[in-house]
This record gives sequence, structure tokens and C-alpha cells, in this order.
Amino acid sequence: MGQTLTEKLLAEHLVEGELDTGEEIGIEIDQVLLQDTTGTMAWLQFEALGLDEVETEIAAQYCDHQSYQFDFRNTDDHAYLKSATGKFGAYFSRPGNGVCHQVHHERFARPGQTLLGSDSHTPTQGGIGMLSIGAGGLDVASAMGGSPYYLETPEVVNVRLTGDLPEWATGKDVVLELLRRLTVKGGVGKVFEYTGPGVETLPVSERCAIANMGTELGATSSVFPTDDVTREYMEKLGRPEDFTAVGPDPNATYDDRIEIDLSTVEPLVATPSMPDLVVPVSELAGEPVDQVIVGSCTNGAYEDLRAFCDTLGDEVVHEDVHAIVQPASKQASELLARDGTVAKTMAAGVNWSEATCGACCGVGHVPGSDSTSVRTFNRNFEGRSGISDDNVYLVSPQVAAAAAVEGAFVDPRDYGTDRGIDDPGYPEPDRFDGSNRDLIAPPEGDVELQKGPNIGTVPVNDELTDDVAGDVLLRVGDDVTTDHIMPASSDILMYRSNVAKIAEFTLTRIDESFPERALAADGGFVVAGENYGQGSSREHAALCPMYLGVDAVIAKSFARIHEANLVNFGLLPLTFADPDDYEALEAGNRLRLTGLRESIARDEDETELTVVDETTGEEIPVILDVTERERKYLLDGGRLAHVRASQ
Ligand code: MIC
Ligand code: SF4
Repeated sequence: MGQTLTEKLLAEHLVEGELDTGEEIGIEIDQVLLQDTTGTMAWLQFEALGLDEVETEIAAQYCDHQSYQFDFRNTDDHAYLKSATGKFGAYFSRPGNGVCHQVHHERFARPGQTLLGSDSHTPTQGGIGMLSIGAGGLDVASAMGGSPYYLETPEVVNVRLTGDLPEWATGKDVVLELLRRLTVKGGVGKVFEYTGPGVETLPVSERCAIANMGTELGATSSVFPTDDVTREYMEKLGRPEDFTAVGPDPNATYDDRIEIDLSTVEPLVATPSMPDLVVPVSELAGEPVDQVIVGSCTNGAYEDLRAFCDTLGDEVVHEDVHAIVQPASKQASELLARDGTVAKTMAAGVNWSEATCGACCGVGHVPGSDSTSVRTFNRNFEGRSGISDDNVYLVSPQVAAAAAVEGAFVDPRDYGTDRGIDDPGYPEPDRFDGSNRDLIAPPEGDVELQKGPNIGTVPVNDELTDDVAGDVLLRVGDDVTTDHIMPASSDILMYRSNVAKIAEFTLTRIDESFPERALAADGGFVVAGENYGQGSSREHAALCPMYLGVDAVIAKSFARIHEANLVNFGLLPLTFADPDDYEALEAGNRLRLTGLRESIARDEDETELTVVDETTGEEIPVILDVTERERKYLLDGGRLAHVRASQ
């Protein structure tokens, strides 16, 4: 039987287990990527695990989320990261050099290899034939120290592309079309593998935009085969020797199949406030726009910025619009500065920022109240932009440019016809030959760790007790994101290395009193609907509830990375045996679980536990679906506690 590309990549890196869908495997990791807001905790855990040297072929630490350094704490975090990379053997990318995924793509990504990153959009490198997966910082730190990365063997879904994109349609629209069809839960437990004659019509930048937003589908990863398009692209990157041909066997069998005829894709928009609320841009035509931002790890590459600038043509930004370009790499802006594009668009009213995540995670350019912001980003979760009742729309660079000129949504096809502007296509430079000065290789000799006063230690949970009792501290609905659990705006990001402080913000987007109540209660439960913890890989969304004393989350279902993070910090991720029981567990009810240690120590695929609701007298069956390895972590109080207990 033929193998899928995903199976081949997994098989080549398999060090534990067997490739059976749903079964846990351990894979070897070739490259690791970290960003600043998850990286500090990852390196602190690297230290706490007693590791002293990076074992992967490449590890690279980027300073991208807090690159503006609003506070000395951000700058201290960067100094710690630089010292840790120097001491343990990783590359250090200075603040302003760009977003981890884009810079990693330009400098290191290699087809056929595995990449683990402490950021949920790590799968971006699937666009270049790399098996890349996002994870919590502790898992990334462990992999960096040479441990396998553990995951459930995913289902592999074949997305077969035929045809050719029509004018003004882009890779962004392809993935928005998938989100429209499948929703933000559609990819959980799956890898999306792209094949078919449509693949070769897509340049690498478009493939990466699609792979990037596979994360919004909840997918474990997304992957494209490599071909002559990839080969030529890697030559332009100046790394032709890193090219390898990878692809599925012609007779590969998949768990599921989706067809997309690219010729039917049209310019689309994700409307507030979920990436799957997708409509054609033509439906919004005429709606006024206040802010336009181009950038992020989805559409901040040279090709995206160039497409935005070419769509502007000789037009100028509408006087009611604030238009910002936020490049995903300094190289992209350097190349565009070199050929005069930056100067030309500055004169047309565009504001160029340093290369950063910036507004994408609510750092800077917060929209005004009751205003409309149009962004080329990947997420528009409510409040993520920094204002709670925001109206953020997600679009391609072409749609963004047309809106910036028009001052309102406009179908780029009409915009092009009316103003005599041609579809820019996906313009690549002859060579990606910007300076590499901001990427620093690990120095020879010993480096001393530098820890500012805000850099705390990693809290470690106590071992699991046999009985756990507490109140339902909070009940939340479906699709609660990690941005709800632990927001990422600049006032909060500066505390990512200080758990005691950042814990004060836990779940405050939903209930301001949560941290205080949880701490006072010293134990308790969070009850949730479907897909709890979707979005980011930030382990603070598990670490902080643990710090506040939360024992378990009972949900209808979990997002993959968040569930793994809960286990890593010793919180029980329980699912309702009957989702209708969600209604019974009201906030304030007193719950009890007994005989936990014996039940969890059992070697079985799923353990059924009974939650006794002492307020109503009801007994609610719940499921703990974890692996043998995870059971050990849970018993000891999490992964770090387990490593300590085993030493
Ligand atoms: C995001 O896009 O939400 C982030 C900020 O990049 C996060 C990481 C973080 O919380 O630091 C992610 O996607 O993992
Ligand atoms: Fe940065 Fe936004 Fe990408 Fe997250 S999604 S890595 S915040 S650019």
C-alpha cells in the first residue's frame, strides 16, 4: 500500500510506537523554533529539566511578539533569551528581525525534516514540505534536549487541488474557503496534505499562507509536496542544497478527501469574530473601513507586501483610513526599501512598521471603539486586537490594498477594472538576498545567564491526590480560545516570565473575579463546551490555572495543544461522556472525584470517572483519554514533576 507524505515523514522520524491512527508515537525532531513570549518559559524549563545543551540540528529563538519592548521586562526577557541561546547552543534573532515563522522559513526550513515550535503557527513550513508542528514550551524544551516529541498518529486528509486560481484570488482565499466549509474544529487530530495538479500553480508563499492557517482549522499540521516551484524558490533563498524532493506515493490512501477546484475560488473575508465566519468580499462591498494592516506570519512575506503595494499602484490611501505595513521579516522590507517601493508607498500614505507580530497579538495599533479593522492576519478572536468589542476582518493583501484606497470594502476585481490596475500575481524577487546581520549564531565559550528581576521560576504542581473536590469556578461556552484564558496584549505579555504575576489575568476576559476566587478556593473546576483552548500554544493558559489551584477542566472537547499543556502541568482534561451533561454542571456547584490515583494508574485507552455533583446529588460520567506516558505525568503532578520524581 502506498504511503502519504505525512506517513513517510512520520515513519522516517519514528522512534517510538507504531503508525496507527489515534495511537501515540514519538518522533525525532530535527529543528526547533521558539518565540519570545513562549521562549522564556521554555528555556526556564530547559534549565529546570537539568538540560545543558541543544541536541537538535538547529534551534532558533526569535524576538517577535514583544519586539517594541514597551517595558524593561520585555527587554530583560530578550537579554535572558540571548544569554540562554548563547549558553545552550541556539541561534538568536534580534527584536525587529521578524516573525519566527517567516525568518525561520527564509533561513532554515528544509523539506523532509521535522520542526517543533513553541507557537501554534509552526505548521507554516508545511508549505515547503517540512513536517512542522506547534507545541507547548515544555514539550519544545524537552525536544530541544533530545527527547522525542509525542503525538497521536493523526488522520491524514487529502486536499486535492485542481485548476488554477482566477485573477485576484489567493492562497488566503483557498484556506478561508476551507474554514468556511470545515469550521475552526474541522481539523482537530488531522494533517491536511495537499496534492493534485493545482499545487504546481501555487507559489511557495501561497502554500505557506494555506499551511499557516491550517492552525485555524485546528489541524495538527498541513503539508505540501515539493516540486520545481520549491526548488527554484530555495535557489532564490540562496539555499539550493537544502532542497529535497518529497511527496506521497501515487497510490497513497488517505483517511478522507476534499476537492478544491481553484478556478472557483473567489476573494473572501473572515468576518468578526472567528476565522470561519467567511463570506465573499462582494457581500461587504461599500462597508466603510477605518484601519488596514498588512503583515503577520500568514501574509507578511515579501510576496504579500509586494502584492499589497502593487495593488495600490499609483493610488493613495483614502483619507479616512490608517494603513500600516507590518512586515514579517526585516529582509522583506529591506528588499522593498532597496527598490524604492517603501518610499513610494510611504508617499501614498502607508505607514511602515518594524518587522514584528505587533497588532496581530494586540500589541499596538489597537482599533478605535466601534471601528472596522481589515487585516491580513490569521485570527480575529474577539478582543485579541486589544479592544473587547472589536470588528476585525481577515483578508488577502490584495483585498486589504483595495480597501485602503477605497475607504471601504470593495471586490478587488471591480477595483482593478475601475482603476485600471492589474492583478499583481505573487511577485517574487530575483533573490532573497537581504542582510542576515540580526541572526546571531551561538558563540564559542561559556556564556552567563542573564536574568532580570521579573524573571521567575517555573512552578511545579504537587502530585495528584486520590480525592479532588471543589466548586465549578467558571462555566464557559464553545470555542473558548487561549486569548480568552490568557490574553496576549502588551500590558500582560511583559509578565510571561513571571507566573505569579501573569496568573492575575487568568480568564479575566470572561470573568474578572476568576483569579481571586480560584486562589481563595484552593482547588476547583472549569467547565467548558466544545474545542476548549483553541488558538495559541501558550502554556500559560494551563500553567496559570494550575498556579491558581484549578484541578481539572471538564469540557465537551479540547483543542490539541491545550490538552497536552493541561497534562504537562498536571491538570486533568476530562470530557463529558454525554455532552448534554454540560447543562447540569452549573457555576458554583460543588464537585468531587474519588479514587483517582488507582483509576489513572490503570493501563487502558480511556478511563471513565464519575464526577459527583454534591450540590444536586447527580453523578456525571466523564472520560479521561490520555496515554500511558501522560498517566505518569498526571500522577506525579505534570511532566516536570514527573522528570524530577524519576531522577
Ligand atoms: C498567537 O498568535 O496567538 C501567538 C501569540 O503567536 C501564540 C503564542 C503565544 O501565546 O505566545 C501562538 O499562536 O501560539
Ligand atoms: Fe505572531 Fe500573529 Fe503569527 Fe502569532 S499569529 S506568530 S502573533 S504574527
